[in-house]
Amino acid sequence: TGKYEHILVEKKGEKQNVGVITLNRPKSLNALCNALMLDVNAALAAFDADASVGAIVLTGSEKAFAAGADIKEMQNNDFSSNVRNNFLCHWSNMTNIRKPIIAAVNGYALGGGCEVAMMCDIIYAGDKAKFGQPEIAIGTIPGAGGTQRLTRVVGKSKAMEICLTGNMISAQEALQLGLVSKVVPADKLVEEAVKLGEKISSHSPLIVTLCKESVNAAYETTLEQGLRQEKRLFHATFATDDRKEGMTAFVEKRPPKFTNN
Ligand code: CO8
Repeated sequence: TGKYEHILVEKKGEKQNVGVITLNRPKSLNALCNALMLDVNAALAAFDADASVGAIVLTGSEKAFAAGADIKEMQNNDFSSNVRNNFLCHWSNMTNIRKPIIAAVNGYALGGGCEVAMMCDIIYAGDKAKFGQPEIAIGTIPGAGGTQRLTRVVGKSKAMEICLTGNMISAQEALQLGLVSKVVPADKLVEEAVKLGEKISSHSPLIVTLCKESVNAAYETTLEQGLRQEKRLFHATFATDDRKEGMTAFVEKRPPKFTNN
């Protein structure tokens, strides 16, 4: 934890197998400055490489998951400097993390905050959470998936409405739209997300990786390509010890002991 400036990092769960990253820049509602996103990506990579961790929870405070990219930091950028520096291109590094990432969103998830949540694999929301893409109100547009991932999840009409008005939607509406998979009381949110992480961590990490990869194919490719990839990955699980162990344990009516092989 000591090496990070803007985040807190710990392991939670009965077996300490869920990595938890807490955005911690309270004075600016966790505005995602460059240094914060470098911290997040470094911590995600460290958990991805840590064999004792099976899933990762990314959360903020009760007031804000994150109120967007840091407007003060980018206020004086111009087009050519953005291109020269590939401004904020490293944000999407988090989509290369192979372990499941659960976003636990309380309070504001706006602009880049909503986009970071959507780069995670599962979103749980506290009952007071608010999602939105308000970039339009400050003269720009979403730059990290807000017009793309959101549209794939909620469809064109709703995504247009959210991006063109800048209006926020509630946790309940986000649930109804399929943007989040569960809404829980705000003070129980992280606990619930950790429980979900523990459940995922109880399975074979190897197979979890393949499963995440396969679901992502649905998101990133055509149906035909996705189905072909799924079938191959399914076939490939039969080359693993954990597949053998899982089916043997079922037949022998005992819990499986996965070895990540
Ligand atoms: N950037 C910088 N500082 C912020 C931000 C932000 N996004 N959001 C809030 N803050 C700061 C405020 O300036 C304020 O600081 P100070 O006390 O020094 O004035 C402090 O946080 C508290 O904020 P408020 O006083 O405004 O708190 P309220 O409770 O009154 O309001 C809101 C909360 C509604 C969340 C309000 O702060 C707000 O509207 N924030 C801006 C939301 C926004 O427009 N977000 C989109 C930013 S643009 C973006 O995300 C583009 C993404 C592109 C990503 C590209 C990646 C590749």
